[in-house]
Amino acid sequence: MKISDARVIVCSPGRNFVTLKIETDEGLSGIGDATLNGRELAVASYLSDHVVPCLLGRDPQQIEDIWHYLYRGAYWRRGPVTMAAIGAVDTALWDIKAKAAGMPLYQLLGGRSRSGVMVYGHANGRDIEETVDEVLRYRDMGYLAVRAQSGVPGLNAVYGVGRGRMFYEPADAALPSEHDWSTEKYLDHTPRLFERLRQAVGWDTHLLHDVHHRLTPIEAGRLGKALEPYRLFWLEDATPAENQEAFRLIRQHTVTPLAVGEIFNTIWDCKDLIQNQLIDYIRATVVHAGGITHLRRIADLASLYQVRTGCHGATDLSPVCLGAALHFDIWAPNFGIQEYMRHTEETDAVFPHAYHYEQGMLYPGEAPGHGVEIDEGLAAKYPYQRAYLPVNRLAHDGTLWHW
Ligand code: CS2
Ligand code: MG
Repeated sequence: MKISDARVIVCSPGRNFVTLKIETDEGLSGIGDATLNGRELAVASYLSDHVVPCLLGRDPQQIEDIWHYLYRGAYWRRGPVTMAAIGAVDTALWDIKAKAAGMPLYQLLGGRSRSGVMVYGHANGRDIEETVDEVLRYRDMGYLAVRAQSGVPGLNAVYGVGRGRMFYEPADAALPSEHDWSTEKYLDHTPRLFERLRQAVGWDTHLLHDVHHRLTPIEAGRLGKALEPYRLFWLEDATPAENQEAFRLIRQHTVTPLAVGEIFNTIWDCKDLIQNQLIDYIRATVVHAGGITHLRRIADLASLYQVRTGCHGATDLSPVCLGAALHFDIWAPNFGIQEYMRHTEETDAVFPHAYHYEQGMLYPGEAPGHGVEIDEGLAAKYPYQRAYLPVNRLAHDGTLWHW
């Protein structure tokens, strides 16, 4: 079998997605997600201009060799653009291999380890009471776990508070919109939010929260300690993680479980966090962490230290990534939870898929491959529209902060 064609499809059914399609001389094809929110065209060019020429004529069954050809062979290793491109190639090749075997992808990984994939939904509100209502609504939809994010009094826009219900799309403007931030207001507000949430929802629903990189380590320790009475499933991205050692300081102050890693792109970004047991969940996922091949390595390292997986699953990761991640999730021995931000109907129409939601769980389906396709004709009706993620500035003096 040989790769006969490979092309990049950029479309925008409600938001921008980049998809790589690889075709073979035996009529099989596979697709991979290559979406990097706010930098989509960089990955599209990396693939079209630098990767695709190297793929033509290769044996698509040599997944491992092609992974290293693209990783070691690039010389300039790692980084979000490179690893999203490698992730897309890897995902498409696993899709082809599973189709050739006539099996759902999870069977090639080692078969299912659980009946379904527990997910968490996103409840957002402008204030505490609106957030409480949204968490209760998700619980009533059967979700076992819900992430709660609310507006903070005195701030104009805060991460995670969506535009309408069910969907959240942060890339909201053709140039970065500017949000303001106050750590003090946020630290005063957030414990109140979870005290109220536990009063309203009780203890049978997992509650999660995403700090989104905005605290210093000692502030994160303070917040983790303040949230201990409300037993969070995890506190996510509590502090920027370039300095993995920073999590040691948080660990010294709180037993609230810590999750990190959605912006990681290789095992090197989380090796120390995992080996020193500074975190409880690793958020890396298929599209941004080098595909199924590399994500399995991260999960296997994590399993040695009882760190569980918690794959990123925001709207800006396409149904192709979600579909492939579900096959990884149902196999992974140290699976923890899967994020599930629903895609819009127009997105789902462009990416028909075998997975489905039922009572707090996602099921990957039994279609050969990862079970997701792309309707290229429909995709062509949604041309790319430049969209940036916001930036954050400190409210009192305008210092550019972490968004
Ligand atoms: C968030 C993401 O889902 C999450 O945990 O951190 O929504 C993140 O803001 C986006 O993926 C950025 O594009
Ligand atoms: Mg996050």
